[in-house]
Amino acid sequence: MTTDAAGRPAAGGQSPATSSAPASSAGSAGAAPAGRDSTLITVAPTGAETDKASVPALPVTLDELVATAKTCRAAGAAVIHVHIRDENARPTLDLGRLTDTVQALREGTDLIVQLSTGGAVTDGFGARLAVLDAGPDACSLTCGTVNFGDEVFANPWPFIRELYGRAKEAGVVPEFELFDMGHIATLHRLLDDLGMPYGGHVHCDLVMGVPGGMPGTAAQLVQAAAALPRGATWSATGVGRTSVPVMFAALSAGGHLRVGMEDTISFARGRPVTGNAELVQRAAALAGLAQRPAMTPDQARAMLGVSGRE
Ligand code: KMH
Ligand code: ZN
Repeated sequence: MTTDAAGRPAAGGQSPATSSAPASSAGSAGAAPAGRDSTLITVAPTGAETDKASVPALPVTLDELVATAKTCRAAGAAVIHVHIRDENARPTLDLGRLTDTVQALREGTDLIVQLSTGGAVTDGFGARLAVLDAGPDACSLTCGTVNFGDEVFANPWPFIRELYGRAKEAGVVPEFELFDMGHIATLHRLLDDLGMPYGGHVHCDLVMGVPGGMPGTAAQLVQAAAALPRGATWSATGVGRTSVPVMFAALSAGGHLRVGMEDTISFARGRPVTGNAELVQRAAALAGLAQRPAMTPDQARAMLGVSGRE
């Protein structure tokens, strides 16, 4: 691994991590990343863990998902991170359903469609790789195994490498999901080994507050952001009760935001979320207060290196 003048690791042995952005220090203090005057808001509306029976507002059908996508777009989202469910509202990676979902979201919105390759903890590696065949704009790519509550979310190195290579071949822009500091080391290793991703830009999501991963604190966020490859942009996600503090920390450190019912089903203590749009609205309001208003999907495409729609 190469390092910059300050001893910080650089992506892929080159400087900077993006081919288009100017050289900058790592993603925290002093960085001048793309999108510093506006905020990328990603909505993660469904996830694989929450049970529809206990949370009726969770979007699980295709119609519910498209309706949610439209209201979240109107509220300020630019990217949708998608997990889908089957006819019994159970998580699935069925390729036909995924393909239909990508198409329906494209017809109904101009959001960047990012499919989850994480799926549920029970999903096999083959099915997770095959997600790319549904033709999304972007995909999640988790950079390491992590304890996930009582379960294990498995992401061994050979799988990470394979997924990264296939995403590059397929023209799908990865978002690097980082649940722990060791995942950041693996991201550097990946870029060193295989070079820059499709789109020429590195964008990460710090997933914080998962039991087993890094805590959702401001101090942890600053440490993680500082360790990212130079030129990378990053969002942060605070799971559960860390959602709001992580949003404040991310905005003040120059980061972007991911919110949604995948990560939080309480809007405030004792007050369940009524729908994803109110989480996006709150994120957009905070971004506005931080004088970095929500960016549009086209602005997000330019920042992330996602191709435009024909
Ligand atoms: N559902 C988690 C086990 C991703 O979407 O890439 C994994 C997850 C990460 O949600
Ligand atoms: Zn996910």
